[in-house]
Amino acid sequence: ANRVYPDPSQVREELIQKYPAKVAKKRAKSIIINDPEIIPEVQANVRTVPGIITQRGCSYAGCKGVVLGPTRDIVNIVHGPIGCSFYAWLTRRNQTRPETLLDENYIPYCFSTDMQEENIVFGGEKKLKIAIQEAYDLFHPKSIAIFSTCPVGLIGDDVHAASREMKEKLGDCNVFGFSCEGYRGVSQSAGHHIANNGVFKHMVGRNNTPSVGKFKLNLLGEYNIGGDAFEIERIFKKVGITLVASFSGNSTVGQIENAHTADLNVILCHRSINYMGDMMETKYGIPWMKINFVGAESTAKSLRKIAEYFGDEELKAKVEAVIAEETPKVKAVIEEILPRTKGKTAMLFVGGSRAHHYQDLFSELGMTTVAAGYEFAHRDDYEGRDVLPKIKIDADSKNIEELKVVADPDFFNPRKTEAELEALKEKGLEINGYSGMMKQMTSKSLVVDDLSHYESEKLIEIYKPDIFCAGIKEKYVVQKMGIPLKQLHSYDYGGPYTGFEGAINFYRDIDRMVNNPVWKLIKAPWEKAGNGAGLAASY
Ligand code: CFN
Ligand code: HCA
Repeated sequence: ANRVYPDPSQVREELIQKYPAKVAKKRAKSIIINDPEIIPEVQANVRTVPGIITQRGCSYAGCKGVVLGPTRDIVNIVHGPIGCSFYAWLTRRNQTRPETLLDENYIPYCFSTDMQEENIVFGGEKKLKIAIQEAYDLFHPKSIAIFSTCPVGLIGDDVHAASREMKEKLGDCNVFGFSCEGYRGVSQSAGHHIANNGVFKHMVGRNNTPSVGKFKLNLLGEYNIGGDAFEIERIFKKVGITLVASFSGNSTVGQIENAHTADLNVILCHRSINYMGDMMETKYGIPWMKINFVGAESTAKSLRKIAEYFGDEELKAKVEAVIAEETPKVKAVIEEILPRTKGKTAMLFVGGSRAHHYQDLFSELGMTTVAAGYEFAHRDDYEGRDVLPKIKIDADSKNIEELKVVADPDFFNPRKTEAELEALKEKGLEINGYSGMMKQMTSKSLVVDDLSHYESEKLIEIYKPDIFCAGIKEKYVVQKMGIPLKQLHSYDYGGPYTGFEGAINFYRDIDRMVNNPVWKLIKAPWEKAGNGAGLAASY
C-alpha cells in the first residue's frame, strides 16, 4: 500500500515524447495534472489526430446504439452497408423487460438496408422505402427510425424525405430519420446530440394523457446496461416515486411520447442527454437536476436530493427508511472486502461519464484513481458546468441542426418558482448545475482526454495499476500486460452496478479481479529480459 507515485510532469513528458512535435503539442493540451482546487483547463471534444489509435467511436454509434437502441418497441433500420448494423447488434448489453410476451420487443433484431455498390452509384432511397414497407408489413410497429451511416451522407440520400413519405403512406406508424452519419462531429458525442434533437422533435409530447402519481419524474441518461435500470426502478418503487419515462433504458415509445407530463427530470449521464433536459425545460417548464446512482453513497445522496426537491415530508421519511434498510447490507460487504482492496489503484478511461461516476465505487473500496479520462466528453464534464463561465459552442454542434425550441403555452408549467429554486440552491441543491470529474480526483492525479492506445500502454508501464477500466478494444491488450481489465461499458458479463444491490455486485467483481493470483503468473513486457521499460524502471 506504500506506493511511490511517479512525478506526473515526467509522466506527461514520457507520454508525448515519441510523437512528432506538432502532435505532441496538441496531445499535451489533453494531458493534465489535476489540481482540484484550481481545476486546470482540459482540451476536449476536438478531432483525434489521424493515425493515432483512439478509443473513440462514431456518430452513428452515439445515435443509434446509445440513445435510441434501448427503446424496445421501435424498429431501428440502419441505412447502410450490413457491417454497420451487424457490429452494433446486441453488443451494448442494454437489457429490456417487456411486461407480457405479447409486447413488442425489437431489440434482439438487426435491421439493415444492406447497401451495395449499386446503391452507392444510383442512390439508395428506393431500397430504403422498400425496407420500411417490409418492416411494417412484417411487424406493424408503432415507430420506425432510420439511421444514416457514412455512405448515405456521401451519396446524398434524403432519409428524412423518405421517412416523411412512408409515414404518410403507412398512416399509423411514426417514421423518422436521423442524419447521424458516422463521420459527423468528432465522436459519439455528435450522435447523442442528433439523437436528442430527433427524439424531442418526433416523439416527446405526442401523447398528452396525464401521468399518474404523486412524485413523477423522468430518468435521463440511464441505458439499462447489465440491468442497471432494473435496480433503480426497484428503489423508486420502494420509495414511492413514479417513473414516467426513461431515456432510454428499459423504455417504450409510449413512455417517451408522454414524458412531458412528468414534474422533474433527473439526469444520470449528463453527457449523452443534457440537450433533452434543456429542451424539455424550455418547452414544458420541467426543471432538471443531476443525480448519480452509481455508488451506494451517491445513490443515498441522490434520493435525498430528489426528496428535498419535492419537499414532501412523507417522501423524505420513506427515503430515509429505504437508505437505513439498504445501507447495512452494503456496509457489511465493504467491511469484508476492504482489507483486500484498500490502497490499490485504478485507472478509468471510458466514454463520457462513467470514468467519473465509477470512481465513487472504487473509493468505497479504499482504492485510488491515479489516472482517468473520457473518450469523448466535453470540457464541462471534466471541469464542471459551474466552473466554466459560459459553455463554449460544442465542436460537434457545427454539423447539427439546432432546434428552435420555444415554450408551449398549453403545456408550459414551471414546476417550481424562481424563489423556490433559489431556496433549494441555498440548501446546496444545485438545479441545472454539477461538478465535473476533476473536482473529485486527487491533486497530481492524471486526467487524459481521448487517451491513445500508445499512451495507455505507457501509463500501465509506469504506474502498474491494480486494475484498468475501459472497453473491449483495450481489454485483451491490457490483460496481456498482466493487469486485469474491467469493462465499464458492457460490465463484461456482470451487473447491475447501480444503486445498493449494484454496488455490492461491483465490490465483489472487483475483489475477484484485483485479488486473482492468475495475474502474477503472467510476465508483463517490462518484466521480460532486455525489454527496457523506460521511465517505469526508475520507480
Ligand atoms: S451507457 Fe453511457 S454513460 S451514454 Fe455514453 S457517456 Fe457510451 S455506450 Mo459505452 S458505456 Fe459509455 Fe457513458 Fe453516457 Fe455507454 S461512459 S461509452 S456513449 N456511455
Ligand atoms: C459505442 C458503444 C460502446 C462500446 C464499448 C467498448 C458500448 O461507443 O459504440 O468499446 O467496449 O458501451 O457498448 O461504448
